[in-house]
Amino acid sequence: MGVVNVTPDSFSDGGRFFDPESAVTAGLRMVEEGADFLDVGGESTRPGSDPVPAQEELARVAPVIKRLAAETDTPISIDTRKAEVARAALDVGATIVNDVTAGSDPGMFGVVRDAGAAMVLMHMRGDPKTMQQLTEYRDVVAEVREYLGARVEAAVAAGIDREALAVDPGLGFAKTESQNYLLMKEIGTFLRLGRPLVVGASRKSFIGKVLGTGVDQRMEGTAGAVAWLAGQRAHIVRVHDVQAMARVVRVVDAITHAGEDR
Ligand code: PMM
Repeated sequence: MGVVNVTPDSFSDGGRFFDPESAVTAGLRMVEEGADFLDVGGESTRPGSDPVPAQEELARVAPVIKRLAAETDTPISIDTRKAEVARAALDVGATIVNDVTAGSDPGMFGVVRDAGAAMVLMHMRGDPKTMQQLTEYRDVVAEVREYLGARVEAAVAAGIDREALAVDPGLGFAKTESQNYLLMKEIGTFLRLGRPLVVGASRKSFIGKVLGTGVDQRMEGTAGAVAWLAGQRAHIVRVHDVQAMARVVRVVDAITHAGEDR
């Protein structure tokens, strides 16, 4: 899943694709490079970031989604926590809602259901301003798994097809560095929820902490995480460096499936 952030302030690629033209170009390049999904977002959720009004968020993403949907068959997700933004994005060509709050907006599940869309349910606590103060867990792996299981059931109860749901442990969202690594180590536990697993480790600060590198020097570290996650059979990795990570995943897949044709 290639990340197309149409924001001036995302931690990893802030400002790079802020004008619609460069966002569309970047998205189409990701498709060429091997992305199976494009994730378009108009509100940064990095720690400490300010919320963006729905109209502003929509003005950023709608033109980009519309153009991408016209120019590629690759499924497009809208990365938003607002039902209003999700509805408008689905209207212009997105088919998946990627919600870092797993449907906290009271209108969100209804929008996804009525559109017949798919949805990524991600774990977080609080909001981007408060989440890094909310890292006390009894057992982070068990609590995140229980939360995601409960959100799947809530979405199904709201009328969304179970088959349309994927789950994501939310690396970097209300987690300490060591909790992020533990969630990756135990990633297989989330597969037992029986839904496709999305994981976003790309360029995040826990990678920079291990390597002592800034955000522009985290590609090899991201590759380490992506290789591990793919090797553990996570289904979808959300990444910025699509060409490099698609190559990593192809080799991991070749190892995973070696000997199956004999
Ligand atoms: N991370 C970010 C934003 N959206 N969505 C999902 N499903 N999983 C993630 O890990 C995730 C996300 C923050 O990263 P960015 O600023 O590079 O987009």
